[in-house]
Amino acid sequence: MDTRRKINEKSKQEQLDRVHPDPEREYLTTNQGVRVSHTDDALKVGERGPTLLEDFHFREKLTHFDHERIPERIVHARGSGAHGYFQVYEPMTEYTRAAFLQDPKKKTPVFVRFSTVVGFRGSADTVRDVRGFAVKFYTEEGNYDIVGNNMPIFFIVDAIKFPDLIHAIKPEQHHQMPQASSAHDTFWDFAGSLPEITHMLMWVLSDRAIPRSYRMMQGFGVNTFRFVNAEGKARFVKFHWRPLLGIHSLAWDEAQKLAGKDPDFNRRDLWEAIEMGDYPEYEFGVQMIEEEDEHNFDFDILDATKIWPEEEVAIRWIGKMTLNRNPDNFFAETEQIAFCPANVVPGIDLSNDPLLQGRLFSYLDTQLIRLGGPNFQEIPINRPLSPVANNQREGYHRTTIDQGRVSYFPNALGENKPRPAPAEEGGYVHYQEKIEGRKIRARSEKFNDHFSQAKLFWNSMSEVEKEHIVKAFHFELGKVSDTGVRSRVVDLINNVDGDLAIRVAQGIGVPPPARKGAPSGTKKSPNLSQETTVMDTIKSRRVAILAMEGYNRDEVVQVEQALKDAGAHPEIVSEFYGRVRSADGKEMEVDRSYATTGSIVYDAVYIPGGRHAETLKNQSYAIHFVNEAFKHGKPIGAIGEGIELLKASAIKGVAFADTSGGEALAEMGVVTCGSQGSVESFIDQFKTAIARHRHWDRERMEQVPA
Ligand code: HDD
Repeated sequence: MDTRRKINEKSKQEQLDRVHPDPEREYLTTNQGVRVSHTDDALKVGERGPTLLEDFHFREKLTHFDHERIPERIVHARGSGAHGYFQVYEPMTEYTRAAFLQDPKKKTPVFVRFSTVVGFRGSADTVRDVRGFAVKFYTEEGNYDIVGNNMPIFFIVDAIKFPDLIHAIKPEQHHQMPQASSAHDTFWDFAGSLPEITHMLMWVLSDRAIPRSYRMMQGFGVNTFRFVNAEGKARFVKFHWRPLLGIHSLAWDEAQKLAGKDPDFNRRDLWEAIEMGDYPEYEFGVQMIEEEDEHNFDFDILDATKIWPEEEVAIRWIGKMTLNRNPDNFFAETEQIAFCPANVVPGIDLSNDPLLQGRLFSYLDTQLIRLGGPNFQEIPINRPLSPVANNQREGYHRTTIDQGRVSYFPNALGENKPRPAPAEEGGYVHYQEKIEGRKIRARSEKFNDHFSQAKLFWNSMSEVEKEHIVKAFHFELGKVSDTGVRSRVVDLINNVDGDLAIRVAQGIGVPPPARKGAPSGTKKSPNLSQETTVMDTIKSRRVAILAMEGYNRDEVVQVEQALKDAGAHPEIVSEFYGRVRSADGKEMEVDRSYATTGSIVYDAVYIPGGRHAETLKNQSYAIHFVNEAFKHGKPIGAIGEGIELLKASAIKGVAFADTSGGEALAEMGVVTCGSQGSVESFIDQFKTAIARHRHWDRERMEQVPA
């Protein structure tokens, strides 16, 4: 008989609701529940005299405040979370006995935390960095965590090097600079001396490191795990998440500006998307390798610095995760959630991947200090939905009131309960892998091919993506003061591709390698490039509509409605908040004023027709808005007189069509509609341009300053 508790999409929320504060919140009280009559002045001797120690309300309030902070995570300190649910597409019984992967009707609650790795808790979202993608499934068999990243590989092979990596990449120990950045001497000093890092360097310097949104990036379990079915047959697996909106990135210049203008850019995007009903969705995929094929690849399948190329091991998309609710309280949920790769359920097992093996220790260990003791799993967000029953007792912050006198096993006084469950009753049985060996500090020879997959990645990039990588090297190494360190990195990437090394050397003032490295070859894995991603939707994209007094209202209403119908979010941007009057004397509410926004927070811009263009084309703000959007490859649409603003901007070398023609422009994502053109066809072209996300070729037009 299946004695497991039934779980549905709402189960976790119902559990959390039980710890919400008392709804009777009329009066302020102390922590003892005593009503407080006055909280503006401390208790004193006379109106101008000293404060009294006996003021228990004052002391309690201050003491609690003094202790509000807990240590931030040593890595991944900056993060944002959301609730949701997971559904499998079809029973995975053949491969795993995990209960949450059996029934397509079942919705398993999840909590996801996205993060940057290097920055402190208050650092900017849009820095160049790996993004964490950690998912906790609250299954009926216990909590299952996939603690992944948005890149499928890692910097190092063995967990023993993790403290070195993090010490090198965090702000330097003497002056604690720079914040949230790998662009400094110690990281590149470490990297230049560590060939196994090369493949990851290619990923971190690619556009993957500056995602447009947490909703538009992939996730990967990175390490190798196992699926085990009810018969005990095991297969090696790697886990993937792919966003339904496609994988899209920011421009580097834009990312840096956003870090100042809106340091919460990705956090805000996630929050607002969920509030607006644009629920982020990700498909869940697995790659599986049969045990007998373990050694049939030219990489070691336990090496976390390697991908399993899709061409060799296909990804099977087996389910979908939807994030549909923001947390009630950041600290209680997003900050206190504790993930651990060792949190597995029956049907999912570990592997000997040496990075994973170290992680299995580190996460539990770190929570003990971060969350203040061994009872952190009692914190509501960490509580499983399945019952917890064992003989672990006491410790700081214990909230469970264990009853009876028995806290050991075996026992007769308590009918031998709780007792171990056999596998048929859901007991976790470790996969019985046969191991033989000597105790040695060493790794298998196969781990030492550090360059083949770095070459594969480089080769799979489009020309624009390659250029972004080269420029990222120029930035990162340009911030390194030691020229010896710069040169060592150039020598390292010379192993990937000789031309890459020369192009990088050129930008950072060091000589090219003494002997040019071999070309990277021709082998490609097309899906490593973001060019192959989803580009047929404008859902949830933000479009700025620049409008001053005298815009053509009917046209704006038509375009705005068409964009909304396709799921985008147009906003009226004008000089001031309030209402802005159209040519026919009607008014529209302004969503953002020039002072509070900029092109960098939008995906596209549209300049309507009307006599307001006379004003716009003389406004430096509007001109800069268009220049910057152009430079960042964003779709730009202009109708009628609105085209005048484009002509007043620095977009030179682009001929403006007066008619509906304009195909050449449209190809560059600049969509215009002259006096003869039709607004309908403008809308179609503009939508296609927005769906493309960015028109990166435009970045090369150096005559546009921004
Ligand atoms: Fe880690 C946090 C992902 C290697 C040690 N890690 C952490 C988080 C993510 C990852 C997403 C944040 C979880 C959250 O939102 O709370 N880490 C990874 C991935 C890795 C990886 C995908 C490579 C496969 N990590 C790794 C190694 C070690 C750690 C090799 C140590 C041996 N990671 C930690 C940690 C953290 C952590 C110190 C900090 C906060 C926490 O665990 O809860 O224990």
